[in-house]
Amino acid sequence: MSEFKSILKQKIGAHEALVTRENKPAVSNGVYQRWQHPVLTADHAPIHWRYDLNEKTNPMLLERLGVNAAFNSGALLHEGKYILAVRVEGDDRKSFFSIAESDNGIDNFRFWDYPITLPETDRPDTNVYDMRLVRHEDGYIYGLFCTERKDETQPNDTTAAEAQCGIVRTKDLVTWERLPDLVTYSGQQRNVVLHPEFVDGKYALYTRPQDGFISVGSGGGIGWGLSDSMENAEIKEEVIVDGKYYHTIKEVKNGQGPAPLKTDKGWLHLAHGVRNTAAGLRYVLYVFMTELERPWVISHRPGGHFIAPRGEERVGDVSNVVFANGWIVNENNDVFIYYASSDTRMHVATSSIDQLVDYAMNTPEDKLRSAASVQTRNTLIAANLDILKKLDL
Ligand code: M1P
Repeated sequence: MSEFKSILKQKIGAHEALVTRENKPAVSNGVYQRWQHPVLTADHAPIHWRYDLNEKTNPMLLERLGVNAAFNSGALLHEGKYILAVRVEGDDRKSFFSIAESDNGIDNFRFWDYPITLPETDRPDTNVYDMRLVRHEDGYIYGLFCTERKDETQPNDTTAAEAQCGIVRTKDLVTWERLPDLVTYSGQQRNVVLHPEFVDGKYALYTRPQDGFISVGSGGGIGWGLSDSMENAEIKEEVIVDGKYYHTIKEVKNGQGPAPLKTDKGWLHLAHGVRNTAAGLRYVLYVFMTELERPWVISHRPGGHFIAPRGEERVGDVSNVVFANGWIVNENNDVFIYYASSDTRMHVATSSIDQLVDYAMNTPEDKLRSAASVQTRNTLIAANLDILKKLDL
């Protein structure tokens, strides 16, 4: 066997071992189970995406098109497969979407041969990311994502960008139809999510109005608005469902994660909250519930974070970040929460509708002051000490 062939064989073997590695349960807090290994990393990207495998043009088998990260994935159960629409970022910093699938949702995620070919509008996207996949009751699977373009109002600032909501739809995850970007009357939009059901006969969307590209400015919060159609989606009026709040986990900004899950107690939401620290921004996940008939009205607000970066999750291209834009509920009401860490890799945490609803309905709210938090904790401690005494363990 030629050296070229033998090195290629080695690379394919190592890649296959990574893709087929069994995942094992790690720590659990009773609410959800973390798993030992990330479900996807940059190294999961197929060899044929990265190397020129022609011995004549690449005799030293050099990597030609590196992949930097695989993170922030939309998720969907489709034809019995656990599907992720992954934000893959090349070494050139451009993100694109690729489908990876698994039979069990916790390991053996394998990318399809080609990334998604995303059609463009008349105003080409510079970068696209963070797709939320939603199976809508109109029969389409929608992908809402952030489209980023140069902010042409600041031609001399090479960092000035504009974020808006791009929209595609499909029935088979292979052929995608691009629709015009969402029109809103806020400066910029990121983290826009389609609600899976019609509300008052209209499409309903969670938004995140923001003044600038990074800073949400004086506005922000998770917004809500209705649109007559998705072919020309337009929200004329946004109301804030969940605002940011001083000295909480969402002091700087927040955003809806995936589309909410319908339960008999209300809509279950996963979101991210951002606060500032001396070391920069810290992104954590939190949960809330809204009313079944009025998905824009919050009924339960468990206090604090739901998932925060832990161990190796804390370090990456943008450290101290967990971010989720996909979760799946299967036929047994098991919930697979797909979250990315530090804009670098994808993980799964597993739970169930019962566990999440219990968490959402019975976790005390953030009372917004240290003294009030101590009071909440003391009530729990006193009751528990009583129980422990009686149990005489
Ligand atoms: O870098 C952390 C995250 O920052 C953005 O989220 P937000 O708009 O809430 O600040 C997004 O760019 C997201 O992709 C990224 O993970």
